[in-house]
Amino acid sequence: MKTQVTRRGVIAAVAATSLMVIAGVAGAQEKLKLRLSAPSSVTDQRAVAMTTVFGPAVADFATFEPHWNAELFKQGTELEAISRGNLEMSIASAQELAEFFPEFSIFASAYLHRDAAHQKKVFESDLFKPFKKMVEDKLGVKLLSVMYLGRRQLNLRTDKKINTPEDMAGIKLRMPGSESWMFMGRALGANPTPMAFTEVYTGLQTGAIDGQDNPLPTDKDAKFYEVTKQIVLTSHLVDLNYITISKKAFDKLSPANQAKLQKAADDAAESGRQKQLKLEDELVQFFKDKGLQVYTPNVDAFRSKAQKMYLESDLSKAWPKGLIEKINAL
Ligand code: KDO
Repeated sequence: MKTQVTRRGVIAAVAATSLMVIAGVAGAQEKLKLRLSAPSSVTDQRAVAMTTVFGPAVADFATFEPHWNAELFKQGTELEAISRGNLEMSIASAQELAEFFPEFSIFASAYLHRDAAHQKKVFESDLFKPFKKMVEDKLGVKLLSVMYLGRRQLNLRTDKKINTPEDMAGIKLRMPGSESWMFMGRALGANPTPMAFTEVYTGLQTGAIDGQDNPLPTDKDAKFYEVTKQIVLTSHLVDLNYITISKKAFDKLSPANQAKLQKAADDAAESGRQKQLKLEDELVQFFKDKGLQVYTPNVDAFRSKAQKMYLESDLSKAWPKGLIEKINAL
């Protein structure tokens, strides 16, 4: 596959240059430029947290320059941009990391994390350390903190009520374009169609797709409720994004400023998490008021089909032995 060859190339290039690079420490007055690119809108709580919490906390030694709505880099190309030295920060998904490291698809699989607290526990546990190290060593990218995106729910422009994955047969469900996302679409019983986040509103409006999945705060933020009729509360993925930074940029900071930057990322993640959780609680009524049907299907039917499909898939062959059990035990 073309992308994989390219991505392996990136890993090889990083490994080679890291042998030659002697990181310089930024001079006393010289501020480190930190450009972040993400597809999120400006009003997304992760964007709000990065702008109002992270940016000010690093302002003494860094210039934080966020670019939202995928204005700088297309969704899914940010990690490669960081790796090649063209970007310093992103909010990356486990699905994007799985394009480089297939074992990451475990963190992108349906019904794995139980909730926001479990997701944070997994990220901070010893079992996640080798994953962080692998990304740092092979891609030159540091995973600073885990951001809670929310529980992904089905959001459809069709009328037919959905109770089980069988009811999703033939539904053109938009998924972000990578293998682990497409697999999730199939595990939900749908016919997945890849599409960038910034094109989804128009896709729903024109009928190019029958639906999409995202957490409730994102559905509100992107105004998907204007062009859809129902939200099916499958909660199939407790979704996350990692706050990432170029290792080369991070290494230019003094240890004291590295610690400040780490704290800034953790504080931003915590602030975003609390706001997303609160919004998820409030938004069911918001969508009902907008005229959408919002209901809970047979979640056990969705969970058992998805878990079975994942365990029987090629994706799970890359998962370290016993890791699922360890994650479940946390
Ligand atoms: C999406 O494309 O549906 C998604 O929710 C995937 C996430 O990983 C994340 O990239 C997110 O979009 C963007 O940040 C936009 O909210």
